[in-house]
Parts: sequence; C-alpha cells; structure tokens
Amino acid sequence: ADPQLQQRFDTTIAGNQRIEPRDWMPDGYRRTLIRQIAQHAHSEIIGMQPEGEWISRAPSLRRKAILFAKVQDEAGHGLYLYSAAETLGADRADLTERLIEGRQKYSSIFNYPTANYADVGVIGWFVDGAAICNQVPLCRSSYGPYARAMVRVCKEESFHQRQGYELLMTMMRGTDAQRAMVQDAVDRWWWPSLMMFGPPDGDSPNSARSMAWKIKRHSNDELRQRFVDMTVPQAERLGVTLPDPELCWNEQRGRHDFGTPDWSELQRVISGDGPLNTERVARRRAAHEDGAWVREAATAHAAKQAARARQ
Ligand code: FAQ
Repeated sequence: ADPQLQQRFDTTIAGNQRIEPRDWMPDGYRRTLIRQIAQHAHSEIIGMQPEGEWISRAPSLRRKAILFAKVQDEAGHGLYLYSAAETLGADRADLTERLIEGRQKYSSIFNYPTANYADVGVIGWFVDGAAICNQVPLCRSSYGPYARAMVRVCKEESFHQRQGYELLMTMMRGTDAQRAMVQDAVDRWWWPSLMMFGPPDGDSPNSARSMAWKIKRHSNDELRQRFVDMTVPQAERLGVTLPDPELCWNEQRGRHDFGTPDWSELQRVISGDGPLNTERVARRRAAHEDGAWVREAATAHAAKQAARARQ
C-alpha cells in the first residue's frame, strides 16, 4: 500500500475520526467490515423467523400489531445493513446467495425454536437486550455508514426490548401457568443469549484486529459481562430466576460472577448443527425463490422506464 494513504488511514483511526466509503482503506479492513456487516444483516433477516411464526397466533389484536411492527423493523435493519455493506463494494444479491448456500454466517441465537408466546417476550428482553449491549458501542465504530446505521437500529432495538419486558410483566401478573411459561422460556433462552456475544476472548480470532481498527470497541467477554450486569436486576424485578447457580454479585469487582456457557454448543450451532439451522436457511431460500418474479418484474419495469427516458 502507498505509505501516505496508510498513514492517513492510521491517523484517522487514531483520532477517532470516521472512515468513509471513498477513503482509501486496507483490504483487510474492508474484508472484515463486509464479513461483520453481512453477518449482522443476515441475522436481522433470519431473525424475523422465530418471532414471525407467532404473528398469526398472537393472543390479542394489540399484541399482533406490536409484533408486526417489531418484525418489520428487523427487515428494515437488514436493509440498512446490506446498504452499508454495498458502500464497501459488496453486492447484495451475492450476499444473499452466500447466506442461502450456507457460506456466510448469521447469529447462532436464531437457530433455537420458539415454543410459545412467552418466548416472544423473552426474545425481546434477552435477545434485543444483548443486541443493544453489543450495538450501542458500534454507533462509534470507525466505519461511517455502519456507525450511522447503528444509531437508528439501536433506538428501535430499545423499543423492542421494552415491548418484550412489558409482555413478560403482563404474563407475570397473570396465572401460575403463565408465570411458569415465562420461567421456562427464561431457562431455555438464557445461555444461548450469552453465546450471542461470541466465543470467549481467548478464542476470538478476529477481536484483536477489529479492536485495533476500532470496528469493535469492546471485547466479547466485556460486552457479555455488561449484559449480565444489566439483566440481573431486571430479572429480580420481574420475579424470575436466571438458570445459573454460579451467578452472584462480586463486591470486589463491582460486577456479577457467572457460570461458563457451553462453548461446544456454540461451536456446533455456528457450524450449522443447531436445532433449526436447516429449517431457517431453507425458509430463507424459499422466500428468495418465491420473490424471483418480483425482482424480474422490477428489473423489466426499470428497463422500460430507462428506454422511455432515452426517447
Ligand atoms: N453466532 O472472532 P470472533 C440482531 C463467529 S443481534 C454466529 O469473536 P467477531 C437483532 C464469528 O463471526 C445479532 N457466529 O468474531 C435482532 C467468527 O466467524 P468468521 C447480530 C458467531 O466478528 C434481535 C467466529 O465465530 N448482531 O440480529 C457468533 O470479532 C431480535 C469467531 O468469532 C451482530 O451481528 C454467534 N453468536 O465477533 C434481530 C452484531 N459469535 O466470520 C431479530 C455485530 C461469533 O471468522 C430479533 N457483530 N461468531 O467465520 C459483532 O459484534 C461481532 O461480529 C460478534 C463476533 C461479536 C458477533
């Protein structure tokens, strides 16, 4: 690389300024961003499925309207993120192909089943809560279009988290059976939610590089800790027990100690062998294939408009 360009890039990063699409950037920086942003976009789109299944079975019109809005927001987040990836030279159709061929990853969390409506609440509380912990610092990520997309995404995720918590509060005020449903959903989603932050720092091959480039602002373990510290008082207020006997307040550290997630499970789910990996990707593929006629019609329409404009 031209040393002057490299130096300008380094100065921009060191000064906490933003790298913009037309700026020179090292190939590795571009590749890392495309990888992370594409995975993030795919997560939003695949992440529509676990809750989307419950839209037609929502317990009231109000809950249905709320869930509709949330799932629609997730589609929007996916679109901002694919657009951010395009500013780096990625092609959205190609990214979609990679996803449905299993060549690109999406978050492990969306490979678990949703058993009942309490799961919708727990996804909002835990999964959107984890997403917020992870994404608020990404608003200061060094790549401009990604950081700016995160600002709006985080505002919407905050609403999603609150709707989940409010749903659970309502169920906890209900019957014993409803309270048991909430506790059961908490038991099933707690550990997979901790895994969303990625492998422990010692086994995270991308972290050091991404942090030096200020793409990531904190390590996986630091963000996981923040999520635990944020969630424990919320669980107490709600009246549920987090399924970790090792969870306790550590006075000295001023933070909670907690148990170790089953990292072999995370590896299995990431490598395609989670409870619903096959179904999630097959569903995405079917939706893509079913939409082929829309893409063809839009392309034909655009060509006709362009031809008319030339006349
Ligand atoms: N699942 O070296 P690291 C949402 C992969 S929130 C699957 O630590 P990195 C909102 C990792 O990609 C969820 N794969 O990697 C919503 C890497 O593989 P590669 C999406 C995982 O990138 C809520 C390898 O393991 N959020 O969608 C996972 O430095 C409710 C080694 O790991 C984001 O994507 C995992 N959990 O750190 C929607 C946030 N963990 O690429 C609907 C942005 C790790 O080398 C409903 N992303 N891997 O082959 C990030 O912050 C980072 O990419 C991490 C991973 C922290 C996820």
